[in-house]
Amino acid sequence: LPEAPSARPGPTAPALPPCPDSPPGLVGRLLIEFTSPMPLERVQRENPGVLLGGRYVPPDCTPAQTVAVIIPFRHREHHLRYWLHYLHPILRRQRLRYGVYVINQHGEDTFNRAKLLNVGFLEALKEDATYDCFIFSDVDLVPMDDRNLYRCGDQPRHFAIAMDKFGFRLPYAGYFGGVSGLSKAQFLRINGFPNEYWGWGGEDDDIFNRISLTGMKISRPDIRIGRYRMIKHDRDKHNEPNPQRFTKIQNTKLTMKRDGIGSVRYQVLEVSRQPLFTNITVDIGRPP
Ligand code: UDH
Repeated sequence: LPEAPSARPGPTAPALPPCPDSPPGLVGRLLIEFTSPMPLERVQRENPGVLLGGRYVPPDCTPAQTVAVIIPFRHREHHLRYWLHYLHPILRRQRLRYGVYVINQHGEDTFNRAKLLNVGFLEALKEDATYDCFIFSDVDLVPMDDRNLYRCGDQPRHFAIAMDKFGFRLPYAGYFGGVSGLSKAQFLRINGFPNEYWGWGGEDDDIFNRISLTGMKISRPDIRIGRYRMIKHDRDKHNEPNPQRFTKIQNTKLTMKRDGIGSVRYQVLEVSRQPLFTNITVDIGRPP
């Protein structure tokens, strides 16, 4: 008589091989457009493999990193639906283990992108202490090529180097805006991002300064691969250009030690796990 299956220890799942450096299923250049409406139900239907809270684990290999994608957010639901529609399939093809965090600024005080990104770093780690790579992405930027791999390397990475709105070129050599990525160690080495840039502009240049001042160098993809489409929009309310930005970026060396991830103060009002992302609504205060 065959031995009863329960008599033996259960079969252990075979360990999956490491994910390849160049994922095999990439398609290259993508057609990106923002004309047809994008209902959230459709995006959910298209992404059955994505787990609650916007988490994903490749079924066939073990990734080297765990990636938290952090999106600064307020009143851009329409952009978020396009972002989720395009990015989930791309990140899946890239064989990433990842989670998507939308950091939603509560209230109508002046917007503060970099402070929201600091909150995202801390809150993602509270959820999953194994995150070791952080991709910071504006909600209105979609890559036009899936070979632009959303992972971290031995230097901070700038992904959005060729946006349509800048004629598919870097607007200036030290530009670090739009979509960037730092490992946990790189992020901590620069004391995270500044909390004191209220309103539009300058915070990305401050981050660039922090990276240079700590002796790191920006890594970028090939200009033909780092192409992006931006969803066209008017300037948001309560995110006017910050007139202090020009003087502030002169002083990064003095401010970066006291202003950063070590000094960020905020209050989480709600964490809600949606089918395609985790929403974290946060009170980050207002400019002094
Ligand atoms: N963001 C929001 N809500 C806001 C402001 C900003 O979600 O109210 C986030 C969002 O992720 C956005 C990012 O912050 O992608 C950067 O803000 P932005 O898109 O306003 O910055 P950008 O430089 O545009 O892309 C500036 C205004 C351009 C007006 C052009 C009019 N033709």
